[in-house]
Amino acid sequence: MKMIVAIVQNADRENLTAALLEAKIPHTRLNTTGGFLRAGNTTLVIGIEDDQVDTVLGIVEKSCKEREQLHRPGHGALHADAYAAPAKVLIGGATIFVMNLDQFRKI
Ligand code: 2BA
Repeated sequence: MKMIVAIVQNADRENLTAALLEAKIPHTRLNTTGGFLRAGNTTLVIGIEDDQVDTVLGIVEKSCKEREQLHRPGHGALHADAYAAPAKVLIGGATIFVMNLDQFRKI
């Protein structure tokens, strides 16, 4: 079995989870925060059989888009620079980790 952890933008999560449900792919949705932008994003934890990995990656790729966001350096930090010029940052489509699972149990 494999575990996929996929970090996606909040704007994509409804489309993505609807597509996973339709394909009967079990998943858990977590509200998370990106360390760099300190903005909300969504992390999906998906436990699946090895032969379902390509299906899931295809669904994620289809559902998640790249977007630009303005980032002010230091924003949210204790010593933020109020005069720093905002910079464009490209986010997504998705950051994906595919891991081998030693065990999968429901107790
Ligand atoms: P954030 O950490 O908020 O990062 C948002 C976007 O900012 C990133 O998009 C990337 O384009 C940019 N970025 C991140 N760190 C940067 C840095 N030190 N300097 C310049 N630009 C930087 P993505 O790469 O698409 O990542 C989207 C979200 O995925 C991240 O949100 C984070 O929550 C997660 N992520 C990305 N790589 C990760 C990793 N190696 N481990 C864990 N989480 C990761």
